[in-house]
Amino acid sequence: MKNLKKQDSKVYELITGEMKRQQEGMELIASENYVSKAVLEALGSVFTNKYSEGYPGKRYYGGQMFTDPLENLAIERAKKLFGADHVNVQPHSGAPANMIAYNAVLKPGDTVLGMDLSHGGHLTHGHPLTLSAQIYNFIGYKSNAKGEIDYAELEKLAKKHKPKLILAGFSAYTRQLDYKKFTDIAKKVGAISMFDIAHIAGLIAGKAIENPVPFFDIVTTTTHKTLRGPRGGMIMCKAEFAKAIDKSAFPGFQGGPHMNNIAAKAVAFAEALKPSFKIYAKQVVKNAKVLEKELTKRGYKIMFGGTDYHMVLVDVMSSKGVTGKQAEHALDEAGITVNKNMIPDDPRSPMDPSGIRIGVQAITSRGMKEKEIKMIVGWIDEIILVHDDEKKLAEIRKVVAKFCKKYPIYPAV
Ligand code: DSN
Repeated sequence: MKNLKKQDSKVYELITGEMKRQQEGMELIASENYVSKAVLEALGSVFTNKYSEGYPGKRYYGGQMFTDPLENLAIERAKKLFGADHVNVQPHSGAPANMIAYNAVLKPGDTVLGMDLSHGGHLTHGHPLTLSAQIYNFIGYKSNAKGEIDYAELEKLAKKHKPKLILAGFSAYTRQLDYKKFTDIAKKVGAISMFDIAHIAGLIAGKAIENPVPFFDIVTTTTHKTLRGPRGGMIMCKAEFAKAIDKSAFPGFQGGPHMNNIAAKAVAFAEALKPSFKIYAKQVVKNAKVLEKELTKRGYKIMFGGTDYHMVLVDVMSSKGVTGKQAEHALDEAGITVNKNMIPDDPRSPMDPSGIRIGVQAITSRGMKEKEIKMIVGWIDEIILVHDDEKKLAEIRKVVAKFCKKYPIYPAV
């Protein structure tokens, strides 16, 4: 970054500060990861200078001799990775990808079934504060006491409300979805089925869990979580929805695609096609299982009865009498980053809920395995125990930073 350093020391210092924070801290936020240096280079490339409204072969501006093959390459790699009929790599991120998908198949006022946020759904799946909830009529479904999606209740709701779209997808729900059961319910009531796989896309690409793409009409995702690509979105769909999805992305919702981002997506998809990514994805799931078991041993209540994915949702309030906000703050003070999170039907508020969400996909990218997870759970437990003892938290912070140094993010930077 020699040019940046010379020209803009303020921004340079903020970037190097963030680099140090990432290097010395333990990143356990379930939606973050570390991209490769090749992905970073593609993101910082001259493709950021180019406008390319439209699609390969059908652009509004000239000079597309490199953008067209680039976008086609990203699409081909994504198709190979997920076995999709059609792929649109232009969505800027997950929330726009979902909006584009809704806009492609729904009219204002249409009914959608989506999972309740406190049961592990997502804001963009119908939370009243979102734009989509003002346009469409969202009805929430929930998990049952066993922590599984209540398929019987889902079917009842589907028959009662006759939705145009039934939406699966989670930001904190951790159990394997029964794709067939879910999409059969949609078929029974003549609804379109959609799955937002943002959190688990990398686990699917790495074949650690079954691929839902053949089952669903539309599948949306981000590219930056378990998939370990640049921040961005993507939509996959059956051929019959291809035209509507593309038209909805552009000109319906977005302007020019971010071609530097699409370049970085293409690089990440090629990485995910390598055998080493399968090893990574399987290790993520193994690590999450160890996390679940070790926390359970120490008396923590894990929501949904455990995890099949990369994260756990922990009820710290009923387990240890500490709120999600207190736990998040104490862990942060000790150099461990998680986020406070609602638990199903949380009696507390979203800003100070009962739970925390912990994900292992980023630390697995750094090479941490079962042994390291056990040590990390030891620190988490200790931190929650001494949560208001600042001196003790500062001591643990030093230990965590020293430990993290052994697992460099970008060894040669
Ligand atoms: N912010 C992402 C998450 O943490 O789940 C998705 O919205």
